[in-house]
Amino acid sequence: VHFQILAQELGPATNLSTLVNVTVYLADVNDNAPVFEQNDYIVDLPENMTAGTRVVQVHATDVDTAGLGGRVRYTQILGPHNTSLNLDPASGVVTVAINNHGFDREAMPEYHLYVEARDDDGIGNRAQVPLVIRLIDVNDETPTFEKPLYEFILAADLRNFTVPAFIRATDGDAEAPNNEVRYELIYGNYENKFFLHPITGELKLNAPLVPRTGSQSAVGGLRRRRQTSGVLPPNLASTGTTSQQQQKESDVFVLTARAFDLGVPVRYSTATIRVYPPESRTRTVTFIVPGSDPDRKKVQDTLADITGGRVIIQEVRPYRTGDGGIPTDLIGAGGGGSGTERSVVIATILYDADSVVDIAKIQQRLSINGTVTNIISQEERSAILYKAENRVLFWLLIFLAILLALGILTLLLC
Ligand SMILES: [Ca+2]
Ligand SMILES: [Ca+2]
Ligand SMILES: [Ca+2]
Ligand SMILES: [Ca+2]
Repeated sequence: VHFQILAQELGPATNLSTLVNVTVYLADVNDNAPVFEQNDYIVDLPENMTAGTRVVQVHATDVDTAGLGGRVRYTQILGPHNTSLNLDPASGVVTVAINNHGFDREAMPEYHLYVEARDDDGIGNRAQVPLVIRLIDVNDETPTFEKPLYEFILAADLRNFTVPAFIRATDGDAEAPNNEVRYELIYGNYENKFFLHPITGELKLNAPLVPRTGSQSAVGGLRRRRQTSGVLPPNLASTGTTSQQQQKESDVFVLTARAFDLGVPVRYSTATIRVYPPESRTRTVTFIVPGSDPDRKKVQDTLADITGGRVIIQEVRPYRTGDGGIPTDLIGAGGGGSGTERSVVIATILYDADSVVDIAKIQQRLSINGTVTNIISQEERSAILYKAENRVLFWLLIFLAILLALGILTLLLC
């Protein structure tokens, strides 16, 4: 700072004066913090950026003399996932440090961080500037079905299902088209009988779906059965499928559906749809059980054991001779008007793909006095079912006998 000092006489006679130049040297002190060139730094980056990706270069200046607190260093980044970023202390370049950085568009659209600069070679006054990383959505989420297996039952008219048949997959991506899901059938839609709505995922029928039964179904049945063998319960898969199982499986249409997104590259997953014709899954059967007022729960459990299906009791009423067209000769020897009370139980049997009949369990139940003494079928299809069940028992017995024979043979050989 330069200035002059004037000295002057103030007496009445003379008025002499003198002038001197003064120069004051100011010693610089570090009294200014660094200042960033921008108020904030906003960058757009794909969420799948990898290690080494350059994020931004920040820059700050300091008005103090370089040697005396004016030397700026970039010291740290503050905020979410700050440890995933590298900051060059000298240049201010910010890069991605690791591949598994944690920045995820699905979690948050933008991340707010701060970059800090300090003068005096990194130990002096601080300054901070916002760094906003806006993430660009990448197709990194796959459409996922709510469940791996959908099961629908044909209604009696063979044109619809018993309930609206929707399949649904969701895609976790943040934005369209990465999260837009479409559906298609990729396997099992023989003769284009089925139509899967690409957007809603509703399965419909192009034409009445006539179940393939008898010899006509042999080829189709075999083909489908091979495809479904993976989902058979282990006991059936190991002992060989029974004839009843074959019959059931040949009636089941198995489709494979795919859900894919509209992102690039496309991501997809699949699900299985099983369509059951109405007749293959349910039977309404009339049973005669002992007692005038049988315990519904017990009867239900007993019938479930005998039939290997799920039992829904529709009606229970007292049995009278010749009731409901039930021929009396089908009833056991003691049935002809003796004092034994009986009841008619009408029940619907639902079959799952893995219906199992446990003979030991039936024997156990039958040995409990008076639980069940007689089972007869009223309708013709009930009779078919009855025979089919007998066939299951027959083959199971044969299998057990073979096992026994093998066991004896092994013992003899040893
Ligand atoms: Ca300074
Ligand atoms: Ca993501
Ligand atoms: Ca996606
Ligand atoms: Ca995404």
